[in-house]
Amino acid sequence: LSRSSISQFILPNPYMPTNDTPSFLNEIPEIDLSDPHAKTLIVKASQDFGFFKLINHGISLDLIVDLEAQAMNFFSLPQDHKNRAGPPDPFGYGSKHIGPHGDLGWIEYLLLSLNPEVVSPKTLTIFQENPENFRSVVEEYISATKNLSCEVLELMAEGLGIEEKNTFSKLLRDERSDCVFRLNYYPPCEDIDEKLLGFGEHTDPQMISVLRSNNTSGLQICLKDGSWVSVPPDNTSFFVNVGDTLQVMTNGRFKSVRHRVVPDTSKSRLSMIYFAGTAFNEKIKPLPCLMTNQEQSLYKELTWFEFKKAAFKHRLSHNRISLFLKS
Ligand code: GA4
Repeated sequence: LSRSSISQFILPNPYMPTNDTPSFLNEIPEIDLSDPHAKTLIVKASQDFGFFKLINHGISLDLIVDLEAQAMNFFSLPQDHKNRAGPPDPFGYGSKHIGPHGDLGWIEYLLLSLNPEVVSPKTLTIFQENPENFRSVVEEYISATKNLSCEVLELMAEGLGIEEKNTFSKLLRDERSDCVFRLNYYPPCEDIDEKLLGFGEHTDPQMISVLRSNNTSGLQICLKDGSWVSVPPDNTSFFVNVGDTLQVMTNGRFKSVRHRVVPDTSKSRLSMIYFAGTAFNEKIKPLPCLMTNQEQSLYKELTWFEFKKAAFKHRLSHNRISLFLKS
């Protein structure tokens, strides 16, 4: 991606063109998982952007294409059929409403809890009422993205010089890890006056999120200087977001990236996201092995359960990291 080609993706505001010259933009880091330097590059990208693209990820394109077809099939079902798996509890089928505080988006979604300790009757409905192979493709895809997430988390630990490379990945491997899977369908939005984002700006609360989308653009990330840039879509790659949990565990070295989705005027966008979280009882705090001599912890300690509960009390755009700040 050259600098000139990326200028078309710089959007200070999704709907309001301004005369401001956009600030200098670096390319979105691309990490080749077969590159021996991947761990160093992942750490740099997590510090500079909290975001990177993964290529040579090893996940079969057939599996990805299968899931996309199954998902498109679900979203094209009659509304009353889809409604049987909703409204979200917060899991299940949702449309326009995101979270419990009135956030709206130009979106339909399926949200699945992967935590065995969380009971969600709506999640069961999704699979009971739809073809058996929907479930098997979703399960296979989730298991592949969980392995990929562990690989990324191990490279992060190695790149940070942490002796035990499974420091982060073991939290995800924990059988009670609280993970979420989300299928998002963004219908085209012809009426730009709608001024409704597909998904409003937010950071992800978990450790990392692994996203794949079809070839429709829409995802934007916020750079450190506050400017927004569009991420050129690539349906064969994955994109990784650093979440709030990893920002805290690295005492602020890694940045949880603010991101949002703008609907396309003519094409629908489909994305699938695996959110890698820890178990509820896990204490989220900076890793002692990362702290240099004089370094103070920037954050107070909360369990993932406490943080998640507090996070759900606020709107989507809330700066959730502030919940961790020492008073
Ligand atoms: C953002 C990341 C994930 O999509 C999600 C979202 C969740 C939801 O859709 O129910 C939340 C949001 C997300 C954080 C704050 C709360 C909860 C919507 C919302 C307003 C599934 C998650 O884990 O946190």
